[in-house]
Amino acid sequence: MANKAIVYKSTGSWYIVKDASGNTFNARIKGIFKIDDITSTNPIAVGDEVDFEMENELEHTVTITAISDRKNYITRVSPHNKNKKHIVAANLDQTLLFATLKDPKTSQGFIDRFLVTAEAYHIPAIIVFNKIDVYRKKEMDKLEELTDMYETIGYKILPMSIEKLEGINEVSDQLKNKTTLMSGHSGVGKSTFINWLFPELSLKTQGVSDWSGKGLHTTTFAEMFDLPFGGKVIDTPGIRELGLVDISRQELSHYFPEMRDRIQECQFNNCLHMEEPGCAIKEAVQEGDIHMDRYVSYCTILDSLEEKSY
Ligand SMILES: Nc1nc2c(ncn2[C@@H]2O[C@H](COP(=O)(O)OP(=O)(O)O)[C@@H](O)[C@H]2O)c(=O)[nH]1
Ligand SMILES: [Mg+2]
Ligand SMILES: [Zn+2]
Repeated sequence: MANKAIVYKSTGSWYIVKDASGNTFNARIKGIFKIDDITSTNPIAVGDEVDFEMENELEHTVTITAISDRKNYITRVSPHNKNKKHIVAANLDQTLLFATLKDPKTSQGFIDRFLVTAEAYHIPAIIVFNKIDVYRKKEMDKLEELTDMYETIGYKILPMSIEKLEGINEVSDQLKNKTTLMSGHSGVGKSTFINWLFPELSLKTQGVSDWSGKGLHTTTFAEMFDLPFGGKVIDTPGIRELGLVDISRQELSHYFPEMRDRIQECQFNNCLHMEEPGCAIKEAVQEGDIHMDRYVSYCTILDSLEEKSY
């Protein structure tokens, strides 16, 4: 029987894997892997389950000989080649989207685009609004409005301040016995949260002057950590946005849960919910049953998707 391990870190040519007994090894690939029929620039990603053979027991090096089927995976556009995909992580149970309404402000457009991606990959998303300690009335009102809007559609929203240790246990409770991908713009507190979960880790956090972007071009890799209370988290430093790959204009509304339920009621079965008559989606927007801001996000994303030629 083959030795099995999970990939915890990928640095390009070498991987760090851990077997069921908790032994870690430096691993590399032998041969060529073609997986899931996707052209990717990295054949194996964090979260992958692999078979391995011992290469050098003393040096803790092993050879990866096979990769198990993935439950799911997320990709982004390859940093090296725009036409290829880069697998960010595999076998996820959920993703925690970190957002902030101040310092910096996460736009609703970004959140909605992210949620569409998560829906398309069949990965449940939870949204954490961090840094509530710096919110003033304006941001608190917005938080309430967004919470109401997203909870109505079925997303879980958790307010948090790592700084003031508010709401932080409620967030960490969500991670128990699950594999969770940490997502969100840089500067929203992902590393700070991971450092709170694992005090011994001391991940580098970014100073407030850094999150505007400039000067942060260090090459970074996704990494997975075992939670002391059961479960795993994956940090993806440097990954700003997931790729909205392979979503057709026709299927976009299926990834808006509040639209998905109503699409059958549109007069035309290829309705894009724009100018078509008898559109149940537009009617629901007018009735206030679908939030106008979500519909605006839908239109913006639709606009950005290229018409597929058949
Ligand atoms: N005021 C406040 N600042 C926070 C909070 N959480 C994180 N920060 C700060 O936000 C900055 C960016 O945090 P970091 O963890 O590096 O963000 P990341 O890019 O998402 O990993 C750092 O200066 C943190 O100290 C919070 O709850 N409140
Ligand atoms: Mg970070
Ligand atoms: Zn319609």
